[in-house]
Amino acid sequence: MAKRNGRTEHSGAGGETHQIATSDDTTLTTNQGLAISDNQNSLKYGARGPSLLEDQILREKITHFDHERIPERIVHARGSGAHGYFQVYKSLAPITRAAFLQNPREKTRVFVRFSTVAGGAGSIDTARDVRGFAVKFYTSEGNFDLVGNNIPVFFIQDAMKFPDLVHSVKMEPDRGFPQAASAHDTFWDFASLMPETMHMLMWAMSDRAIPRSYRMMEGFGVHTFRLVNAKGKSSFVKFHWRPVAGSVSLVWDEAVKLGGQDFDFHRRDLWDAIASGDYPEYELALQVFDEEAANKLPFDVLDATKLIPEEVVPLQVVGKMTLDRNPDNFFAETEQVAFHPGHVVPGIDFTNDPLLQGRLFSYTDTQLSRLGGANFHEIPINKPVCPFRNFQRDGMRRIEVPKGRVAYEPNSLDPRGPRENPDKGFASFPAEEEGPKLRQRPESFADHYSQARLFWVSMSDPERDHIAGAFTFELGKVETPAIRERMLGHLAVVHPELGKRVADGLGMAPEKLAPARKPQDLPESPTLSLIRKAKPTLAGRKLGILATDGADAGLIAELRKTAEAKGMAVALVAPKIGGIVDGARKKQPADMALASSPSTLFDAVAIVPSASGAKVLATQAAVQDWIRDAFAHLKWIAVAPEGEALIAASGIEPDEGVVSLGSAKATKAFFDGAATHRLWAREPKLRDIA
Ligand code: HDE
Repeated sequence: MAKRNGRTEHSGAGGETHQIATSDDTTLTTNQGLAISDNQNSLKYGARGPSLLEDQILREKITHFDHERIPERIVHARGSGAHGYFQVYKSLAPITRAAFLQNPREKTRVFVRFSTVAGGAGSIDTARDVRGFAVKFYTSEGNFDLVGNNIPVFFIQDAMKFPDLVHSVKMEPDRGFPQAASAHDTFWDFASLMPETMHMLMWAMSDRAIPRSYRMMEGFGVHTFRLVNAKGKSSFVKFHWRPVAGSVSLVWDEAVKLGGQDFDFHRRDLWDAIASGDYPEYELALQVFDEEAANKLPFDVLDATKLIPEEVVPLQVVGKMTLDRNPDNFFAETEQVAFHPGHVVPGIDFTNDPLLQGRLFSYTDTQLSRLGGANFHEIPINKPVCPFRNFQRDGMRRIEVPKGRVAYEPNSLDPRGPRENPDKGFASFPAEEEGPKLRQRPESFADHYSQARLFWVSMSDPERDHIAGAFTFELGKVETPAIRERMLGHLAVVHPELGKRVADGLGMAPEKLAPARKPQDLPESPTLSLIRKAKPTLAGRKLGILATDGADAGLIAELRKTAEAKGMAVALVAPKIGGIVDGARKKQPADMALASSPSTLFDAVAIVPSASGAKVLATQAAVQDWIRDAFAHLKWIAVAPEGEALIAASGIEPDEGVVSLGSAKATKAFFDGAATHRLWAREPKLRDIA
């Protein structure tokens, strides 16, 4: 072992490592502060002898390691977090007294966790699933958690059914599969016996359940909440998040492939965007309405399986959230963050939605087993930034050291101690309640099909194709014919066209079902469709440029410059990660190696090889797949003249979305097309649409 310039270098045999140590103040210690002289070898009786039980340093290290994992969340186990801030555009004083919604100059810190629902913590990001969209606002009046999803409705109406729903979608208990998938018997068995799931199933089978990115996903508070102003006046509110980068999705085949090609596709995308300074932004929008307006709606606002179309109660955009910092430590922050819909601040209150009411119990309860006791609010990521003090004491993992003799109230021994405060304090909205105590669903919750039909008729053609295709795929995986037939029966009630397409896709006839309440035809709501309301943009999207030695340097530079000017991230993909020597004999570093960078990682691709490079690549199946996949996933493809040979070798039939480069007009056509994200007109030619 030699010591040079503050570096300790271990070398030679015997399991020693090469490592770089620094000055004394960074000395490695045990958790008790004991300096460690050797972190490579356990204590033995002779160099080749047995290890000694005495080795307290080894035992401390291994014991800690053995307990590194905590129970994962029972739902939403797989998640990704980010820090940021929220700012309101103008004071919301007329509708709420919440302090963080008063001052447009004030920035409120937030921590956000996006998640999938069904899979375990190590499952893939791109599964067909609902996404969690949970935001913790660290306000001056305490933490407010908006614990929402990327879909505005939910599967069930009453908390009583939640454990059943989750058990049905999770891996089947005898066999332990499938992981992170709803395409199996138990889920569809449950769903087909619960007509209230129909509306949410439409969303879950739509493109909303395979988002392109957490950065491009809408968010919803789902339940109706209350806002209360300083005068005590209450309004009902539905919370919405709208991504500034727009909302786009993957196509199913791409999501499936990404499941193998990049397990962490969404997590990596969020991390990379923030690390590169391309901060994800979401506008907060509210639907505010009063009791009278609620009573005029053809459904109950306390029913979480229903939404209020924007065309009926418009959205007011009230503020913006910017995510500008990645977590410092995944476990300490993203894993230990504890959200709870019951974390509200004065000016925000609950309603009687029976799903929300159940959630108000569940979230603290789950943290007790997940985070090991009642003091999880002391973990830094969960701690309010405003002062907090009370007489709660002790318990597992207590970190605070409260001072003094008084741990009760009222008291006279500590006149400066904490006291209740009727002015500042949270006071529940005094809603009047009456009625018998019973277990019953109100009649106003009985229509399970009208909004499912509304969703279907509001979609664009490609979205309808995808929904029919997803039902056909999922029910095709169901082994029990009676479950498939029962589901087909429901789909025929939702909409005859949907029912027929899926029945044809499965080659089966539906069971005849008579719904308790026949669906009504509601006016279309185009804003439910991602495609109908999409605005062309390239901001936040990714361009992959496939290049080889000798590639046209000018063309690469032009593509890169144009893409970056439009807010795209650009990656040069080369046969070798060492990079290329371009046609101007300049070395260009590669961002990614071709073998490990399938075209699924990009929103649009450009193929810029040299003629000789193209000749080599044309013979390789992986390169043909790269191009075939980009084409099959409806992406815009730009091709340099030398790349045409690759297009021919891949066997695709070029259409308007395959743009031959060579003029400024062609470059513009490529970027204009790519801004629409997908060439939907290509899809019917490529797939057998159900
Ligand atoms: Fe949750 N949910 N949920 N949920 N939920 C959890 O809490 C629960 C529901 C949502 O990133 C758990 O800390 C019940 C609706 C998100 O940490 C648990 C019911 C919506 C997250 C729980 C619901 C959500 C959770 C698991 C029906 C959309 C992830 C771990 C009454 C509005 C938060 C945890 C994060 C997590 C219970 C229904 C959203 C077990 C009982 C509806 C985004 O407490």
